[in-house]
Amino acid sequence: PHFSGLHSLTAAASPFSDVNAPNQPFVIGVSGGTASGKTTVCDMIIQQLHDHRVVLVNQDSFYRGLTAEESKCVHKYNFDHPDAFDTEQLLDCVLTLKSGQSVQVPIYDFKHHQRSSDSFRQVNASDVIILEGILVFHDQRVRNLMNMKIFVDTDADLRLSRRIRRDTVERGRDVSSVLEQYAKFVKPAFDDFILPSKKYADVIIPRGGDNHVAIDLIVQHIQTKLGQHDLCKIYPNTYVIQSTFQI
Ligand code: UZR
Ligand code: MG
Repeated sequence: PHFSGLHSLTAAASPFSDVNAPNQPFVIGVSGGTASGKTTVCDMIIQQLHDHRVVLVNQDSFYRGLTAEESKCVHKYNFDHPDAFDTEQLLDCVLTLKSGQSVQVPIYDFKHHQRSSDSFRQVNASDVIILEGILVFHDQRVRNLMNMKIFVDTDADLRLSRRIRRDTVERGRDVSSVLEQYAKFVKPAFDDFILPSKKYADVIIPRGGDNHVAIDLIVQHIQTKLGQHDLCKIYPNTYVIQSTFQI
């Protein structure tokens, strides 16, 4: 290969480099059932990593907009199935962020089940990328981009009660429609897709956001890893040798 400097070496090496390559953002996947406390866990991690640039990317942003036909019977649409998401676009987005470039993330409207046609959220390059969602461990290619995988494990009765509260209070739904959707789609998809993806987790957090010890341990680990990345930036020779080994 024809390398002309450190920069092109990085670019040429990136498709083959392992997920722990220095100088690349540290990617954390946070999964778990609906209303398990994923967002709370992410917020706590972000708060404690205040010295670093951290971005949160939610899998919800990659929901496909419903067609006119599907919109007519929303209650028949399965939002909990892996096919409800545009995984190719999610993959592209994480790859781009991981390569250090900024990206435009779609904006999804939960009320109308549509994507905004003209606005995006600009997400800039950062030290840590957190990818959160019920099915972020489903696709192997997305999983392979993660340096750390966290599964938030909260009892189903607690999750259901929180889901009822959230959908009625925040999303203007009535209890019976929430329960119907839960029995028809949410619970089966949890059993078929989400729970089986727990085996890919590096860390399983019981009780979600209430588990301060687990969050402290996770943050310590991330800080150690980021510190190692910084060392590689200070001693560029070490970095070059590592990159050369990966080719
Ligand atoms: P969390 N969801 C909706 O209710 N409406 C939409 O337009 C898109 C998604 C729900 C989805 C899933 N399912 O259970 C939940 N249903 O959002 C995932 N039914 O979000 O991880 O925050 O619980
Ligand atoms: Mg959430």
